[in-house]
Amino acid sequence: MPDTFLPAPLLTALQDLLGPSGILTETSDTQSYCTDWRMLYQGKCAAVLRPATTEACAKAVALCVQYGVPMVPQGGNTSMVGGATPDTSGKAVVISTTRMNRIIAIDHADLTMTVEAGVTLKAAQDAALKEGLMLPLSISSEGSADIGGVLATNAGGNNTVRYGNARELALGLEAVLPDGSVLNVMRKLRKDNTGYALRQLLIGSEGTLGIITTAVIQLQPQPRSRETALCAVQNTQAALDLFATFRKQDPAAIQAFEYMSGTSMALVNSLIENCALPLSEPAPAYVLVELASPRADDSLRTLMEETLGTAFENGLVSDAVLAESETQRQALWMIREEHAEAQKRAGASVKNDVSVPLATIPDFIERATAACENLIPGIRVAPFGHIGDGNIHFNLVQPEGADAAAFLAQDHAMMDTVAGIVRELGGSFSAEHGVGQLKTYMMPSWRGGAELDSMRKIKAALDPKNLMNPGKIFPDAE
Ligand code: FAD
Ligand code: 2HG
Ligand code: ZN
Repeated sequence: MPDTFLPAPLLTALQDLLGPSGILTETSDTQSYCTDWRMLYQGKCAAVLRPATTEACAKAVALCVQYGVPMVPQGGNTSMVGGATPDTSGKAVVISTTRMNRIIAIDHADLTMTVEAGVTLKAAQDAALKEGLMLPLSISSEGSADIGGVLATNAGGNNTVRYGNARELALGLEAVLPDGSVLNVMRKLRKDNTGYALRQLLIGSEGTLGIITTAVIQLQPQPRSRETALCAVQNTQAALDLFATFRKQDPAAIQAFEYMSGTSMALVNSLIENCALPLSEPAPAYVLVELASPRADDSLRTLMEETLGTAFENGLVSDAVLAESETQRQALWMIREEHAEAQKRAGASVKNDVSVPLATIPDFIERATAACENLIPGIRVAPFGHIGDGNIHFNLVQPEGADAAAFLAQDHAMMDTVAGIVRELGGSFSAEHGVGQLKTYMMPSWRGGAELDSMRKIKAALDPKNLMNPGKIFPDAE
């Protein structure tokens, strides 16, 4: 009998239900499910359950409820906020969706994909591409992040500026609720005003209201032309002015508009293989802009060249490189997508995934930089992000050679310093990564009163025993 907190009859019932590959109890097998991508949290679990069907998932949840066992839903385990990591008590089970990994259907008339939660975002994108379609959600973790995780966190990413967050893309959903019942709202309708949109409640709930098992996702026709450019700009205001210039020309053509500070870019150039700066010299900041069009002619190239030409004349852009092939396009994107990895390699970092109104971004970056440099001399302020959405990853990397633990011990001081400025500007302390366990302490002061109260009432109504992902979103002491 393995050494686990699970009562013997529950363990036997789960083994019978899930089969030998559906339940892991040895620490050597469960360890990787109990730590997060950032290595900020090291939890423990009684077992990892790996149901292969919704029915098995529902039965496993019902059994856990019967025995009062907490459950932590997990997809690709790429959470930036410790959302999928169990606590250190070892009493919870992780419920991993990775074996629910079928693409069920692609519908060309409705432009939808019906897909199980454990399919990686990349596999779903590739399946759409094979059919000449596009799943318009793109995040750097897409090779590991799953459809279920992407919906549970309402992921944003690089194409939000054009197509919205995960929330805007999900038409239907199936989920196992915290009592083991199955919520089936798997409709593929663009119009359906029949009471509460329950799928939207599950989306962004970070595993606290149930386990998403299947979804209907909207697709788009695959663009027939694309233009991608990396531009050097003098400052954040120039980046924003460049965005406004492109938007004035053709807002529908902007597929992505990403900002990278000089500090953050330098980390990528120096720490990641094959990511040298493809411009003649370093700049204070950079923009990666991608345009896309359903037309196959050269009108998009004209749009890109003319807009950049004007931007050069106005002094907004000092240098730029245009991708001349798909290989070059991917090389430019790699530079952007490796920002998180480069910062991980640079040492400990504190992430502030914030959003502010667009016009305030330059003021925000200037003030927050000064405040953080004042707080911790030598700190490397390395912001980047989805500037077209007002979403800046205002990340703070430890001073070179500093002690990582000592730096991280000041994480709340850094987060609160940044958040204070974000609050004054009318922004949010978490734009796309969620609350997880990292930011629960901020909820009462940011989302207090009727807002947090209502969230708590919804949670209590669906999960009265607080067994579904406890310790996430809501602060423990509440
Ligand atoms: P997990 O990490 O496994 O879980 C995340 C949360 O969702 C947890 O609370 C978990 O309990 C819950 N959950 C997981 N699966 C389910 C399910 N089936 N049902 C219910 N709850 C579930 N995020 C962005 O928004 N935009 C980005 O650009 C972006 N880039 C990233 C780049 C890197 C390198 C990394 C490491 C992360 C990035 N993220 C980004 C954060 C992360 O990848 C996303 O939040 C992603 O959506 C999480 O998916 P996952 O499958 O890994 O979920
Ligand atoms: C991205 O945009 C991700 O690359 C990761 O959201 C952000 O590392 C981060 O803080
Ligand atoms: Zn991001």
